[in-house]
Amino acid sequence: MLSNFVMPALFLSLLAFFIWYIWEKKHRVSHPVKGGIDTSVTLPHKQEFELYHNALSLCSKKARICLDELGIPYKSHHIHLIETGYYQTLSRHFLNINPAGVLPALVHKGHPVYESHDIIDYAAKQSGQPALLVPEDQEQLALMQYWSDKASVFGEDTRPGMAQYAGNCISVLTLPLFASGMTATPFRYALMGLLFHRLKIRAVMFSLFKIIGLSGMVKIPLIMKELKTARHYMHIHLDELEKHLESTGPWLIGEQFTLADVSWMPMFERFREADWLEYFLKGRPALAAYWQRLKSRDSYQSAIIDCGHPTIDIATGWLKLKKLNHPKIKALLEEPRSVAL
Ligand SMILES: N[C@@H](CCC(=O)N[C@@H](CS)C(=O)NCC(=O)O)C(=O)O
Repeated sequence: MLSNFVMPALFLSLLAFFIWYIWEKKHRVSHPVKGGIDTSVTLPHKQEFELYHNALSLCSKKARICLDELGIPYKSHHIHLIETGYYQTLSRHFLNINPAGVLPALVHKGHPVYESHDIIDYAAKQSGQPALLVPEDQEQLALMQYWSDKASVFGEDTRPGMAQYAGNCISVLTLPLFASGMTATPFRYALMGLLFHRLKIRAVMFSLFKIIGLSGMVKIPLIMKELKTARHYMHIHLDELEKHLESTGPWLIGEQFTLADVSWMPMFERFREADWLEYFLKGRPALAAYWQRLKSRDSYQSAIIDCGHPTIDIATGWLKLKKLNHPKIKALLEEPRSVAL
């Protein structure tokens, strides 16, 4: 009698789920996008500049810092990532703004601008002639570009670029923070990523972190190997930065605060959030002093502190607590520097 009812109910539920999934999948159009402005697209907007961003996202921080440094007012659209709540980036509404499903996205007069390094270049150019945050001297411009690129995140799979870009290393170095932050996230939220995320590896990783947490993460050889590679190259990038800052300052190209400094501020903030500050600043006094100077900018207050989200502090707290209570985990994450990989 019961099975007479259960089987058809199960069948109908599965059918309903399947129809819903097919319908949603068809309407959540997602694909990679090119960096820079796309004038072929016009989006509804109320203000000249509108920024779609997230409190935790490193690339969003860069865009916010840049706009604040330039004094460009913008309409803020906070979009959740799974790290701060749920996959709002996979919603039909947001995929209409950025079909790549990633943050940040700037909308200028209705046209979207993608990729944070392109967004900051674009915003600076809007600030007039000569552009604020960009030096006029060609040699200084090249130096600014070099250091901006170094702190940028290139490619959807960030691992291949780690030797060249500190920004790509930071994505991997954030994994322990992500694993800690997933503790409080309901599993069904992670499931949405498995169903709809274009970059399946990202969704799989967050679902896995939800199940195994930080303690499980440190037991996965593949992840620990990537972490070792990221640490290795980050040391090399920071050695170069330390050496550079020993002979220049207060900012990366000298007296002028530029897009290079805009790009490095969120990197240091990520070191703080993911509990790498002590590890990476130890024995690097020029970097430590530079970080203090970055923190004293008004934009650090307005674009980072004032835009915080409780989930970030909670994830950082969990990570620190775990390391404190489990020295083995701390030792695995913070292995001393090795010369070779
Ligand atoms: N290269 C891009 C990276 C964009 C990116 O991956 N953003 C992350 C946050 S920092 C994101 O939106 N991730 C969402 C996801 O993968 O689900 C940029 O510089 O803007």
